[in-house]
Amino acid sequence: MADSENQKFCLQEVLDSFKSCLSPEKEIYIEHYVYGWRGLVKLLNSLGSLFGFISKDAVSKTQILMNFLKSENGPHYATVQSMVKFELDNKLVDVDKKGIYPESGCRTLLRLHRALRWLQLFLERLRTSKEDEKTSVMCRDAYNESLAQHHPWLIRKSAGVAFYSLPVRPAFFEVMNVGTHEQVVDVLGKAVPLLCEVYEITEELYQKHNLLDLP
Ligand code: 1PX
Repeated sequence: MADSENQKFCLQEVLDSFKSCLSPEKEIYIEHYVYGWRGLVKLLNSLGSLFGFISKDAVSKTQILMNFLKSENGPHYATVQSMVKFELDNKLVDVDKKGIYPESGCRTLLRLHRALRWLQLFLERLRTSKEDEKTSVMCRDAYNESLAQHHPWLIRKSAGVAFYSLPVRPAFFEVMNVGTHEQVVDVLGKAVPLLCEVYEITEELYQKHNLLDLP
């Protein structure tokens, strides 16, 4: 695992990465999108072994995208928009069922895109929660409203078990590493609309090209 994934999590850093991933023309730079996820993986890695299978999947998906970026076709993977155009123009995406491109950039990014919706919902709950509210419930509700519908039973069960082991809200706020609880709420207030914007841009693009159900 890369060194950066073993370092301490900082919510502000994640926010900065997702901020940097938006170009003035509202294109999404894949490199910064991946850095955002890698920042989040640092937090997952600090939560204990029950989250290991989630972290492994997130790392694997970010690695697939980084490999495309570093390949000879790298320039085509600079933004989500250029990746979609390149892979569709060159028929590099399995559109209806898994075939010869089970790890296309489009389907890999779609998995992270769906997870971004979960993150948005979870952070909004966290931001508006009261001191004694349970992070496990906030996480579970956000998951059930988003990612769960794309996961088979076994993954849903394993995720549910992991959620029970989440730290309580005050401890979770400490892990964010951005100062007082008021400061955490303040950073969350900036993070949620930003994640929402990145999510909406991707959703619209994928919808336009009929890519929202890639196998
Ligand atoms: C400031 C607080 C931030 C909390 C950060 C937590 C970062 C979480 C990163 C989660 C990334 C999950 C990516 C999942 C992508 C996915 O849906 N993959 C599935 C489908 O992929 P496939 O290639 O088979 O089509 C894959 O089967 C999933 C496997 C792992 C289980 C994913 C469960 C996700 C649960 C939501 C994350 C909960 C983390 C809670 C921490 C607070």
